[in-house]
Amino acid sequence: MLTLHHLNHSRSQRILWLFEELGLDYELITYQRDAHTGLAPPELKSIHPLGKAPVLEDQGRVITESGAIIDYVVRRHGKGRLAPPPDSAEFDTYVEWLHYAEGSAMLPFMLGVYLGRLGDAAAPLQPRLSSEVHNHLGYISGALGDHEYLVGDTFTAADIQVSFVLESAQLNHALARYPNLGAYLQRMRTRPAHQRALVRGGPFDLSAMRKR
Ligand SMILES: N[C@@H](CCC(=O)N[C@@H](CS)C(=O)NCC(=O)O)C(=O)O
Repeated sequence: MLTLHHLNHSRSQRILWLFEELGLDYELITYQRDAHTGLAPPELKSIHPLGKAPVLEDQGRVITESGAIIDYVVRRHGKGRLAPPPDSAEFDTYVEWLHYAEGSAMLPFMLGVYLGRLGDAAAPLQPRLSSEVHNHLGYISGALGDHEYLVGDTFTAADIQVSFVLESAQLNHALARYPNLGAYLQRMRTRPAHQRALVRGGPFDLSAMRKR
């Protein structure tokens, strides 16, 4: 049985969405962010030393990193769904998006969370931060163009992985100048599996990340 350690208002929503897209059975263990700090509760550290979500348990394995979890679930439980054929050029692009979302694109948004705590003291860094935010959003927007999905003509797990970046951008009111990204995010949000994942996982409001 797949067990997902889920933190409210967090990246683990991606994995719930993935499970729902694939119609998998899973056990959900939900943790609540501290109302004051926004941090995960210490119990998560007993599952994995980092104490971050998502964490997946499956067949005695403990796996972290949303990109790695998505890759694992799609390979081992996807039955060929939600990823291009492994020997195709599209698969290489798919893998790139899985890594890019957390390896590069989330950085300016996370810096924004931390710098936000500095108030006016962060002002000298804001132009650089904003330039990086739009560097990444411009890149994603250009790659998406007027396509429905990021890779090929069908929905893949790369769309799940990258959507979280766009949720973070939306929270920062940074999507306004990218109509194709706003429309894409809206399409993703209205997918039935996305909706089911929200029902199962509880309220999803990324402003909860800003408290820390
Ligand atoms: N790159 C990791 C990031 C994991 C991460 O930072 N998760 C956040 C939730 S979005 C977390 O657990 N924060 C709670 C804390 O830091 O205490 C991934 O994609 O899984």
